Amino acid sequence: MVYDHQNMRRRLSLKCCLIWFGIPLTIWLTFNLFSWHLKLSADWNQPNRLKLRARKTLLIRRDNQKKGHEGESPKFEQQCESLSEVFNKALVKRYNLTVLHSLGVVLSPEDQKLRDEGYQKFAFNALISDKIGFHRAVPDTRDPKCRDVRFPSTDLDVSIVICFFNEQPSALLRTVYSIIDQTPTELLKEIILVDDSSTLDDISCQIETYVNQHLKNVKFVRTPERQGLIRARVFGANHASGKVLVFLDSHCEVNIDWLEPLLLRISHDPHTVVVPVIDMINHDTMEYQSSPLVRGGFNWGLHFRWDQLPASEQNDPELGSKPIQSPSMAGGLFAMRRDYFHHLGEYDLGMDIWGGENLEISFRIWMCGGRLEIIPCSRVGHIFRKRRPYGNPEGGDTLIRNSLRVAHVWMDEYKEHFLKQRPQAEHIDYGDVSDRVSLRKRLSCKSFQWYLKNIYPEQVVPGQVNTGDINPHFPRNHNKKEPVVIKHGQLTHAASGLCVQSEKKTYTKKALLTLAQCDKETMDGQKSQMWYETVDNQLLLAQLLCLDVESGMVGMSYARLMKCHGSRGSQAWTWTNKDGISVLYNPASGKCLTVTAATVGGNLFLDLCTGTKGQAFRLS
Ligand code: LR7
Ligand code: MN
Repeated sequence: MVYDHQNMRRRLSLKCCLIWFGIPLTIWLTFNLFSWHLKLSADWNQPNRLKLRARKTLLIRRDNQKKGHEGESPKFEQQCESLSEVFNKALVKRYNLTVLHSLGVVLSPEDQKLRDEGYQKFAFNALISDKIGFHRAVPDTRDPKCRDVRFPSTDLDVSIVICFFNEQPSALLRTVYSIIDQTPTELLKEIILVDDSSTLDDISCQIETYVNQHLKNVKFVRTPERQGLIRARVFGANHASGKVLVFLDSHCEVNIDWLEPLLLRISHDPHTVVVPVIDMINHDTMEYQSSPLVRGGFNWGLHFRWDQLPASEQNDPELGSKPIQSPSMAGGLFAMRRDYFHHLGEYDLGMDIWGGENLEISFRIWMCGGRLEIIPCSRVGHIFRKRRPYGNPEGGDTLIRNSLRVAHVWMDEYKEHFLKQRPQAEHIDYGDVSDRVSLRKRLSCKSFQWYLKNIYPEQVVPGQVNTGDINPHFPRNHNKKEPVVIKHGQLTHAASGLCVQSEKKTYTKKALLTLAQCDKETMDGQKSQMWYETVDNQLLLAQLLCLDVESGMVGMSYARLMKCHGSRGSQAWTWTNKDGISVLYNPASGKCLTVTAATVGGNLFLDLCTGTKGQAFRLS
């Protein structure tokens, strides 16, 4: 009994011990284990420790490193329409402007639908893009001096990272095939296509399926959720294994020998980041056009701009084949060593969707001991669109928020000029930049003042007398040319014998065009019916405004007078002969100039090219 009693007491005290010490001990242990775990996750990406929104990405990256590319299961179990069936007539052809114009002719309501939806979703002419297909030969736009350059082989190979969000399939695959067609195989380690969680599921599925079936050297990866182009690029770079990383937008076409000069330069200096000359692919006609030699700059609102080359560069006899030092880059197309990309701090993962990262990386390169150069012998075309066809799922202006991060991390006292230019920025929460500030310290980067003085002395600092090589005439629109007139006269609608004039004054922008009695006075100073045709296929009324097409994508589009922009597009008109009838074809819309009624007061609009008498015009 006594024994039992004692035994019970012992058991009870053991129970008490368990309850009083065991439970707190377990809780303490659990808590500690949890915090160790957190610490480990945070340490994982040292020294680039990230906070808040960036942590999401960090976890994605870790998952992917664990799983490896092969382990990922495709998102689409279901079948989608096969792209190889849609575009099976791939031929490497050279498309001159006349051919491109003919590809753009809207022949049927189906063409119209493809075209309208293309503009809406992708902001360029998908009808022509699809008709070109996956391959084409582009004009060699390099300076002739480049053609004689021999490129000794280097030990470098490249991983090309192409991020895309809702990209038009033929434009994307033409980007990929142009690389495959124009790049020596021994230099190309891989192409990494990063689908930044496109929301147009059908095209995302088509591209993934096509790539997995047809393109061995192309890795298709997808971000688990939309990251924006900046984090998506880092995500892609983390799947890369080549010595050099090349980033390209998803609507590019590379030119002859585009890669060798970039690699040659990097092989001479591992800390040089190189950019090709970015040629223009016209979003209306898909025409590949040469770009002039300019370099990257920015204004105090932190908008990227092209600047003319300083006089010293312009007068250099080697201009056209020699690298050009550039204060900034446009952002989408560049190459750098992969180890240097990581060493230099990749990108600011706190930046969202679009904008600002190009100036951030430019400042970082120069201020932290690197160089940024444009290599004129390397040329890559890019589709320049009038608008960005996507938004920010969280709303808000990501450019201004991202730029604020740039200003606070890199611009020292000069950030005031940005804040003055963009007063609305003051109320925007730009998040935590402490990691980037520590990066700047760790890399012992120089001051922004040093950058301005040594790399961009041409930049005008508000309120300062500039001692540099001042060049106030920035070629904002380097595409703009003085119109060269080849013919002038009245524009007569053949069937009615009436003349085309503005509904308003000759200088009123957006005015509609109308038919009126031909006014003989016109020839003596009265210019209200006097049209001027230029070498660039513009039609100017009274040498003031250009005949243009309103951008209403669906339904009827009227002809209007607009300020001449000099980049062809909707302001280009070509005389096309259809069965002996001269019609005015507008390649940008794929349609012909027509009248609503062949009477005084009838308006001018664009319609399918029928070649009937109602569409006949003459300039005389
Ligand atoms: O959320 C997104 N996720 C993405 O993957 C949004 C975009 N993207 C992709 C997109 O599909 C495209 O391939 O990112 C790429 C760039 O986006 P674009 O084509 O909409 O950008 P852009 O050409 O209008 O803008 C220029 O500035 C950007 C600033 O963030 C980027 O740096 C772009 O790469 C850059 N493009 C160029 O530099 C090409 C030359 C243009 C000039 C001048
Ligand atoms: Mn782009």
